[in-house]
Amino acid sequence: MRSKLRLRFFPALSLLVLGSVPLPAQAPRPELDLRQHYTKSERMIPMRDGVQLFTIIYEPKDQTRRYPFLLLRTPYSIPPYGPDEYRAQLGPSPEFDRDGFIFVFQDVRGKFRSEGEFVVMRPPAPPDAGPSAIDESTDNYDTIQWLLDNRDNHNGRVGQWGISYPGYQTVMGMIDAHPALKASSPQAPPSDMFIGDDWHHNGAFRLMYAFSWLSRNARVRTGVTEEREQAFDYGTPDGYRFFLELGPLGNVNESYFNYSVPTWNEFMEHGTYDEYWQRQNTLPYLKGITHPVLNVAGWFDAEDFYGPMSVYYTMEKEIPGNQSTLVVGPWLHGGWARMDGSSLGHIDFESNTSHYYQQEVLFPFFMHHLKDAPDPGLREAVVFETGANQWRSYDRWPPSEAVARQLYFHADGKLSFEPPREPVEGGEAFDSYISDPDKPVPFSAEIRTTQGHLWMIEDQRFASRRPDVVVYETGVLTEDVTIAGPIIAKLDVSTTGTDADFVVKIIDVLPGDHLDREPNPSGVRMGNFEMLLAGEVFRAKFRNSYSEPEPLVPGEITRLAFDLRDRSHTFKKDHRIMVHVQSSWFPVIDRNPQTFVDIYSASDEDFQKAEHRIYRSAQHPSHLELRVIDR
Ligand code: PG9
Repeated sequence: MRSKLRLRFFPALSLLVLGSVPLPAQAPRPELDLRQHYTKSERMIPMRDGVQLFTIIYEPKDQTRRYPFLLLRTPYSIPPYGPDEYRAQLGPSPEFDRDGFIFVFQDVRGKFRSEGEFVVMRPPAPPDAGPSAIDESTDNYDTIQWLLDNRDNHNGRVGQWGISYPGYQTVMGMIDAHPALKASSPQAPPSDMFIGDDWHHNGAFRLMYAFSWLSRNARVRTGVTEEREQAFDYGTPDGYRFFLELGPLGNVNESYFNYSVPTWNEFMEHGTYDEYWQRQNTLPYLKGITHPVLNVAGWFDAEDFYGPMSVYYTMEKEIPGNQSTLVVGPWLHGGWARMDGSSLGHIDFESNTSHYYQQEVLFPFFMHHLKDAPDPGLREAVVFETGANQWRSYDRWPPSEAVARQLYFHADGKLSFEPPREPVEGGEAFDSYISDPDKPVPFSAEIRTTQGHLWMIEDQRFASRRPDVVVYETGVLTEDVTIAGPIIAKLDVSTTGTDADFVVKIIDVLPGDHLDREPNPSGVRMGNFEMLLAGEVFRAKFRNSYSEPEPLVPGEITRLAFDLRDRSHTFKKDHRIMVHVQSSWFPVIDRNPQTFVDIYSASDEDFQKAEHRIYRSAQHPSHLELRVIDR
């Protein structure tokens, strides 16, 4: 694909960017003097219920042509405030600033300089709620209408984008969309906070993230402000210790929050997938969307990977005629907008993946739909294949050439595409371990209070060596193994307790003689580095229903099946594939007491050691299901 960039304000510079060869990794990006080209104004925009939302508009000074709007709505503030202070960049990448858009930024309802009440992931209003009922979708609609009515020099078209919470706002804009909305790019939008994303994964509570996010972003507001809340002061750099000493979650208010974080209290009252969670799930509202959508996700996004994938999958199923495209790169949460994407943690990707995405995918997408630039001809799915370090385009996702294959657990820690053949005489074949809630398996070897990002691709050697982590590994691969699509764990397990978490991780083990990186300031040794590729947790009491949990029966073998989520990866020849099974991932995930209780009101005594077994016999063949491409 060739770049389709056009540089309106600096036509001469376009030659620099538009060469006939692929863009170099560090393409020169001339700075634009935004004050010279844009006028900034601040407005209070009235919503249908009379609440006014604070909005900043940057409009091109050029009056010779009309421009589309590019809208971003956020709960994280839109600095700098004040008519004379300008942002360093207006669009999602520098190309947008240079080409010219009317950039609109809005503090959402109840945040910073906007009026009204903020509700975390406010559920859409029911259809019969009446004409002045509001939600994020109506706020979006009313904002667009006001912009069309009150600004000159626009071409009648609106695009919307946003990363994470603003990505969720972008999805809200797609629901009952204003007809002027012509292109949306939800980037890492959370969708269902009980199943994936920030608050839970498969019903297991994401303690570390929920604690830090809510303590900073969801305290009762004392008034209109331009200042962000301070981050929580843990009093130690050691989050593992902090959360272990906290004890049961019921202690959070007494010890730290003092009931000043209402959403935390709501979470503690809704320990199952009840109406509270179901109403927030955005997926059922994805109907009747007629404008093109560009879904953006990062393979190593620690916060919201399920969201964009599930939005994409749901739109494919519910609105197959919609022009919905998927782009996924080797990025942490939002990394495609703030890093060059040439490496993550200790892993190199050998090219500037963020520039590729910005210049070949995102910018041409909006240019085409908002400014009638040539169609970039994006295929259905544009994904970066890690391991091979190549961009790939497919006509569907997962690709039709990816075929399901099973990777089985065997005795002596072996892992193979061959199933266990012989039934075990007079018994069962399994591996067992003691899971102790007083000594949970850490999610990372780093000492930190917030989860951060790099644990998603971290070296797993710290975990492989624990007795409560079961490790399976293939021999040295004699040829490349390429996977694309979802990775499903199918475990046959039993326990001496009545509830348990099961965490499954898939890992790419580098060869022993792998060279170290240069320079190598952290001193990490890459020989036999165990790169986490994907991992997921499942809270076993939800195996039959997220709404009506059931205890496990001690000693009874139970099948658990859950999705480690999609990946596009090549395990290279000479590498090995490794799988970990463990029953805690702390403090990213709260501790399961291993007794069947409402965990949010559990007491110290409820937390019990348990022995868990992972079966690997012909009768009970625990395995991963991968989609393998034969190249
Ligand atoms: N992952 C963040 C978030 C989204 C929605 C709700 C709460 C948190 C974010 O980065 O915005």
